[in-house]
Amino acid sequence: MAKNIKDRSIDPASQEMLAVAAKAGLETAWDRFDKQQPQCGFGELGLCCRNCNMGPCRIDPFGEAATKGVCGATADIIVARNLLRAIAAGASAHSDHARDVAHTFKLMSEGKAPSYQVKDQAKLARLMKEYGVSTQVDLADAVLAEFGKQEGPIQFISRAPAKRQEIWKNLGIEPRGIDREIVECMHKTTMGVDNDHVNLLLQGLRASLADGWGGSMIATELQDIMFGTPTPVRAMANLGVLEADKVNIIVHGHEPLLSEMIVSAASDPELVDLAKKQGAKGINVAGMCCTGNEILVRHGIPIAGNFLQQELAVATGAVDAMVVDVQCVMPALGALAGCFHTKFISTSPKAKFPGATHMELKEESAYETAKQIVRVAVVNYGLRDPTKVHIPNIKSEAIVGFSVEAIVGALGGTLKPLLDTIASGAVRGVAAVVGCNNPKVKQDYGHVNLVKELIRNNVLVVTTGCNAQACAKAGLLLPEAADLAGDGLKAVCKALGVPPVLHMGSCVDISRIMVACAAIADALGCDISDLPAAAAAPEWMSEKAVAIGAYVVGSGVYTILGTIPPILGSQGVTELLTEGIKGVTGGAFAVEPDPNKAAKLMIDHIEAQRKKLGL
Ligand code: NFS
Ligand code: SF4
Repeated sequence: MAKNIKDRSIDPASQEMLAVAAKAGLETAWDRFDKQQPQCGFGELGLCCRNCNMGPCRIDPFGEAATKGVCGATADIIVARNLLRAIAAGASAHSDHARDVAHTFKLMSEGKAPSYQVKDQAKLARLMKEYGVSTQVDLADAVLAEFGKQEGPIQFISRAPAKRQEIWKNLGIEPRGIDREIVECMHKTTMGVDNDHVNLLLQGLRASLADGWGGSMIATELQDIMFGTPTPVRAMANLGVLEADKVNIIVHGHEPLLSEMIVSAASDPELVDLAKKQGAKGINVAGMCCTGNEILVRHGIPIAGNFLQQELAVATGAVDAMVVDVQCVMPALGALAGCFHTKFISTSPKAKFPGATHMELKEESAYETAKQIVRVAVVNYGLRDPTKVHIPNIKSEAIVGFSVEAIVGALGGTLKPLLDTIASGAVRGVAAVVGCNNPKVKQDYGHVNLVKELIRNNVLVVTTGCNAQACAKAGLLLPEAADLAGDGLKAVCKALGVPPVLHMGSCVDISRIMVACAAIADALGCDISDLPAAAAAPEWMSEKAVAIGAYVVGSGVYTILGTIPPILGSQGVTELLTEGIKGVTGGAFAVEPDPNKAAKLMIDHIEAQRKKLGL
């Protein structure tokens, strides 16, 4: 019996499934996390280096044994290099996702990817204008060229306020081509190249800006063009969205190129008929992690859960196929799926897994492959063992799909009403709460408590990623949740009929938050760093979150991390990121695991910003 299920998650569906898994002897990330204790102290502090084979080297944090690596690298150098590599990896993930989207967009524009169509003509026209091109194929080429651009900044940098662009220019960190910045991170961190922690961190900002204002923004924009710009839609969230009498397919990973196709294929009459012949009432598609967010915010497809629930979903015994592409997919899923009838299907040439069946999705024939995958799931339904099925009867309703366009729409066509409520003080400011789950934190505890405390203090919350799913499960994405908000925010939400927490999409959609920040700053005639705004990632785990944190701080936003980043072994890096950087980008990091204390830090920052703006 697993110990202390209530210490592992605040989500009742997770708690129920953790008990089921323990009883069945199934191992989860929480069990493996326990087996990893104590985790390596050098690693936790960022003090180990394996960048060359004179090492591995590690620095004694107490300064008694080795204070330098074999090459002479100090704690500052090693920590900064490790951090830069994490940023490069995170930026590469978002940006390689964007590349795939851009590539598919190009094939579609050439008539070679018939499964995909333009869904948002207006956004396409706006983007063509922004890039100064007159055809769709030219736009595809221009966007693809952003990845390998050798000189001069990428296009979307010009969406930032003029003052912000000036800061980046003066620091020499305007991002050039996305691939170039990531390669430069790898070059600089190889043995014997950049050994100045400040210079290393500046490159970290530059590469992360290539992600936030490049790769991630490209992914968001092209996905909106191909799959539609989100508008508010009602949907259900949590493991209870799985249905005992239907074929259940979970799409997990990140690129909607796959999940969109699975969603369409699942309503193909031929496959629905086949499901009925198998004795099922129909085909139920549910999302997980960020690809779940993509189809949630665009179509209201239910979400089965966030990152730490991927294994629990399989443990319900009711998943006929777990279909994945890239990122945040635990390699443990293969062995776990093997304990059930569940088919674990990988689809990306970039990501194969032990125990998975590989059915590769190619742009040219995506819909056909999606149909084959759905067919496998439907046939597999017949092999489901009803005695092993346990679906928690727990799900919550949510309103999702607040793209910047949708927010402006809800406000009557301009941001002015929002600015007025901020100016009047009814709404104190805006907080972005985002990021992963991590077994270091009781699942969703950091997310839900931080968000509740913020709205109680009249801070409007915007959310993406696994935080958005935590909020959905906790019922915070409903207009009724305004009852938990302070009087000012509550009145605004009631007047507009919107929730106090706005779900803006997946992690690449943090680019939407950047666009919103830029628009608000422009309207107020100030920089992003002047806004009454703050950000937090209470349960982050992924290198992608490191890249996001870097570009958000690089864009001027004060950002709280709820799990401790592996930098504390270096005084130089820690001081720079928490203090020194304030005078450089106007943003800074703070580390605060306690959600109530984190909320206080964010609120204090917002109030100080208001004072400076004379609000
Ligand atoms: Ni973001 Fe998505 Fe979740 Fe973290 Fe993973 S799903 S891209 S990285 S775990 S929020
Ligand atoms: Fe050790 Fe320096 Fe090699 Fe790193 S680069 S492993 S610190 S010798």
